Amino acid sequence: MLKIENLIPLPVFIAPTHNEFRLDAAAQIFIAPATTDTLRVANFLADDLRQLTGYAWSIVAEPTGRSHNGIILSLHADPSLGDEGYELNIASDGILLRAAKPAGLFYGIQTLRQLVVGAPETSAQTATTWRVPTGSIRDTPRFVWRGAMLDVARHFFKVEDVKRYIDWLARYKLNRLHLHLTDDQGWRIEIQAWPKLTAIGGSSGVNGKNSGYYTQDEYRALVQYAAERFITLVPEIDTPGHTNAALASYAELNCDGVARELYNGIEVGFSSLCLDQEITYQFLDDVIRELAAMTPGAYLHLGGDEAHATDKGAYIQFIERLETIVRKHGKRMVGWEEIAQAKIPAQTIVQIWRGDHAAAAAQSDVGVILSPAKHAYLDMQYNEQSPLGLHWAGYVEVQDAYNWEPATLLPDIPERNILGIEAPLWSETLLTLDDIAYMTFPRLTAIAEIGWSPQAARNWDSYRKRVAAHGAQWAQMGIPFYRSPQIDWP
Ligand code: TNX
Repeated sequence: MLKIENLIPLPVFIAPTHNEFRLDAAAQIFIAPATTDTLRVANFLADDLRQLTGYAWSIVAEPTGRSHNGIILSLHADPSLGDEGYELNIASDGILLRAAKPAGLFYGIQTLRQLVVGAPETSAQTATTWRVPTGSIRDTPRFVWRGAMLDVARHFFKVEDVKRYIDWLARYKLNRLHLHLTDDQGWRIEIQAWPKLTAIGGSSGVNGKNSGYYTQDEYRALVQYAAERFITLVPEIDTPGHTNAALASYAELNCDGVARELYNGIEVGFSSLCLDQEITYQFLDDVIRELAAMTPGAYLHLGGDEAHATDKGAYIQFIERLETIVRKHGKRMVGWEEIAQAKIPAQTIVQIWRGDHAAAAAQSDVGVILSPAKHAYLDMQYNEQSPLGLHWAGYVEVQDAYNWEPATLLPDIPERNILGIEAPLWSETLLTLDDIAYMTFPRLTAIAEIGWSPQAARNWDSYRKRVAAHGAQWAQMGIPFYRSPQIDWP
């Protein structure tokens, strides 16, 4: 079993009591009160534990008095736990998990789940009893936006792969999955008003590999799967650059009326929508309307990065007009930091990746998401020998991913403007879920801890020790993680 001190992300308060609770086939899950919300979370726990242990626990309403041999999930809790906090008390005769909101119960379950899964020494206990170390935890997140981004445009990843990625995010209490759905190399989401986007634009990928797209039904299934894990999908349609796949699909989107060739390379910054033609805005209105209809979440990401083939003045006007379209369809626009050059209203969200436009974002007083490439880019190589990844922002070893503090990263951006952090994974060099896993672990867990745990409680020495314990869990889960020389793996 994982020691209670080895949790990732580190909880705000932990008091170990050095005993153990034994789970066995007769254990039950109690819900208080019994509502669709608590039942949903209880079902998630039951399914998860069934997969792990083979036990099929029953879910029982409203325990009266002290229950024996069970786990109580209760929404009768201190309201100061907020939307996502929880309190977990593991005693030798029962487990009590309390939260003010269902998301808090879900995160408490993730904590419990880490403690039940065994390090290798538990292989001996697989027969009949699973143990959990005892103690008390009280835990609330630091930031509201704890995200990861997956680029499904350069290489496409199927629904099942994205579901596995969502599983991993949920484990570490991340709550946003930003999907980079379109780029020069591919258009990955069905838009009914513009069917050639996927018929043509979905047929390519880097080096001609991993083409494809999601139908709207498949996309809705992903939204649902993520929502069951308290993760909000944030879809991105990159504009006005990174649009070659659209420009190859429809000749009329090009200023010269000539369709572009499909693109299989990995250069950036050469394509642009035609900003002085009305059809471009009709196109965007259709895309945004359909995307908004598939998106229960509040956010639509419209890119805005690296528009090197777009005139600067025209770019600024374009972003301002685009924001009004997103707002008309009831959503908040998110964009890469370049959009801060435009006049953007306070509800817009700016995602910083280099920091060049941090001052402009501060000037607009908008919420920001920090994705500093030198720390948070999961597609950067770990070192010169890394078989996958790029290195334009440098090499990002595990310590680089872990050792940074959002509040002091950029002098222009005060903590009150920071909604949170996000780790992007661009897929120019990635073809399989194993490739994704190798780049993700153990760096995404570092980002997850920065997003959740108080700065004062965390430090690299502690993280590297805890990660070593998680390596055994990843191995059990079949995740081919990077065995960084910075960690003393068991
Ligand atoms: C920069 S980060 C990009 C992407 C590339 C990535 C590769 C950003 C907003 N744009 O188009 O995929 O570098 O690391």
